[in-house]
Amino acid sequence: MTSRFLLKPLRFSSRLNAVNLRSYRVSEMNSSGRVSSNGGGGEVRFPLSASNALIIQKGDITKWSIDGSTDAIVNPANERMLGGGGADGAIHRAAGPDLLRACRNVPEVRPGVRCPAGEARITPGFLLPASHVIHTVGPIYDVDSNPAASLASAYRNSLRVAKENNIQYVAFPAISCGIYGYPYEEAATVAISTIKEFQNDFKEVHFVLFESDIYGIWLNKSDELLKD
Ligand code: AR6
Repeated sequence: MTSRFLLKPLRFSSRLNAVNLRSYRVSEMNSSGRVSSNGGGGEVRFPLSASNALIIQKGDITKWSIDGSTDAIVNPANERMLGGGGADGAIHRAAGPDLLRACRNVPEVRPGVRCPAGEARITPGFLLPASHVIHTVGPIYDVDSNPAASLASAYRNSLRVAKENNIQYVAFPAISCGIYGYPYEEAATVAISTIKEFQNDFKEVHFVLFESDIYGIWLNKSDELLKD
């Protein structure tokens, strides 16, 4: 992590407070700053509008929640939507077997495909602390003919589904940046610019990032793309 992000800790303040906190930086997961039900990561907050913010944090998305009723985590799934490795596997393990049952009940659009790449579906969160799971499918970087467009669709459709279901707080992992092999810098550009399209629609959009290098790239890219 660069020294750029090792400034003073975020002071405790209301989650819903729209104060511009860009000058505050949280350096470590065990910082004395605002640490919440997010899997333990420190948070960096970027205002998107007067009352909406993008929040970048390190952590485990399966532990994240805000209020357990209007919150959703996004699952980087595959088209079958019946679980897998990576974050998808972790989410299914944490949610329990009811999540798999709910996924099976999502109608197939063609044999073996419940959620085509770039689309999104929603289920309850079951045993997860978050109330909902939005399942989306990012592009396989080396296979997709236009991975940037497909990744933008995955983010955009996840947020559309969230809006349709009155979700106020959404948490994303770095979709496609694991098993699907998307380069981190390019993925960060697509992710953050697509979130910006929805800057008035959610109280908070979070990125809950497992890996330090991805976390650093997301912070830099947010600084670059969300300048006032
Ligand atoms: N919390 C937050 N981020 C996580 C977690 C977690 N608990 N676990 C992993 N990550 P991936 P993809 C990060 O592979 O590339 C599955 O098999 C991980 O470090 O989960 O979209 C699906 O079924 C990486 O940065 O998703 C699909 O077949 C990011 O989440 C396929 O993988 C995404 O990595 C989807 O691949």
